Amino acid sequence: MSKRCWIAVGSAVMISMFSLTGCGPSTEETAPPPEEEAEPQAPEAAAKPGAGEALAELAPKSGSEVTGQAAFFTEGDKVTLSLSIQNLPPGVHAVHIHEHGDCSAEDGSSAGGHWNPMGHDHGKWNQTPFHMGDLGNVTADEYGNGALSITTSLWTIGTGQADDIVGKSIIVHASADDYVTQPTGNAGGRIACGVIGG
Ligand SMILES: [Cu+2]
Ligand SMILES: [Zn+2]
Repeated sequence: MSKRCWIAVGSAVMISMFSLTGCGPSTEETAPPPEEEAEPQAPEAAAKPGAGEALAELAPKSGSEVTGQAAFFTEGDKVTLSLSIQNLPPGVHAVHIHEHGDCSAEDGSSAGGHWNPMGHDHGKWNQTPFHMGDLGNVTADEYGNGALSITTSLWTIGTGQADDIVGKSIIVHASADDYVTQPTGNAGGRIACGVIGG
């Protein structure tokens, strides 16, 4: 080793970070930086529990005894709603998604109007024009039960976008939706309401 190199070694000891490169052949190699502790990769679904799902529990309004349960879930680019209703009066009943997630009023009026982010006219589901919340009519069976199922690419769950169903509400009405009267479908009072939560 040359004298210069010895100096270099000495300096390296003192400052602990001096490179020996340039002192001729050396078997010493720079230690690789310590490997980052690899976090175990959790599956997407486990990372965000409940992502792509939302629920609503419908409670009686306007003196009715109507209850119900709504479940929304995402599959690919589509959202499916599965709605069950109990204790319905006989007949046909409109069901809508309303714009506010607020069922606090005794008559359900706190839920506001039909959810209509696109500014369309009221109508029948999938028959232009229609509100994003115009789910249609449900007919009560002899036990007072009703059901509705919709699969659509028009909604999202928990995205915060204009088409996000979270934070809205589901309303069941006393009467049928005529699909024509603006902007309500002339569906009568609100007999059940449930806030859609993500
Ligand atoms: Cu309504
Ligand atoms: Zn409507």
